[in-house]
Amino acid sequence: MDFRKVQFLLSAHAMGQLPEPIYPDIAFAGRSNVGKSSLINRLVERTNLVKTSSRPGKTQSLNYFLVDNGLYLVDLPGYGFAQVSKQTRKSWQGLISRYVEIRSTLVCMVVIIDLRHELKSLDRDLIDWLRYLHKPFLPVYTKADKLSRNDQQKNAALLDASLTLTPDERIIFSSRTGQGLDQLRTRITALATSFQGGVDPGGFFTDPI
Ligand SMILES: Nc1nc2c(ncn2[C@@H]2O[C@H](COP(=O)(O)OP(=O)(O)O)[C@@H](O)[C@H]2O)c(=O)[nH]1
Ligand SMILES: [Mg+2]
Repeated sequence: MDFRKVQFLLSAHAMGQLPEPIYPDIAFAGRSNVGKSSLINRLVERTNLVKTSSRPGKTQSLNYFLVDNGLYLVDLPGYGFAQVSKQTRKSWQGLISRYVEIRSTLVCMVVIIDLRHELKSLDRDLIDWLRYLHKPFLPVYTKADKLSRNDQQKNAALLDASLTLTPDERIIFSSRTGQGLDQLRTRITALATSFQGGVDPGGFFTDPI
């Protein structure tokens, strides 16, 4: 899968605006300012495909990107920004929960977490909820470059313990250095490939006429 073959598709503000579910969705979620846009940009090797912002909590839509005619990357609005109104928080929850519950082609939610800090309750809530729904998710611990290799391991072990994860279930990442990038691409490519394997492209034509 060539992640550099990427194009912006659309911004959806309601479920009715989502693109046809012909490719798998990989969605990206995380607290505002955690480094979600930077991670997506790094993944597709663009500097500003997704705008990195000093004004967190701004995006309130699902932003779809098409990768290599085989995969949708879905940039979800960031959560947990203290200054947004209750109403905005509610609409985040409404749109995201409908999306996660209804979108059958969502093959994985990448949950981006800051490796430097203890687990925040909103991150825990999100992961508990994904587990409850049996939705596959991939935690990515980012901003690893801000820590020594030792502290990376130490903090990752603490987050693993908080989330009851084993090291192979998550990725330590840095948008700045590219640490963990190959791992992330490999995981996403595998998910996209298994989705294609699950669809029978010749299904309509297998019966001889
Ligand atoms: N050192 C470091 N800074 C990062 C990393 N990822 C993001 N940042 C910085 O964190 C801030 C927020 O990043 P952004 O991608 O806009 O976060 P978003 O709100 O989650 O989309 C920006 O100043 C980024 O430059 C990283 O891996 N390492
Ligand atoms: Mg962003």
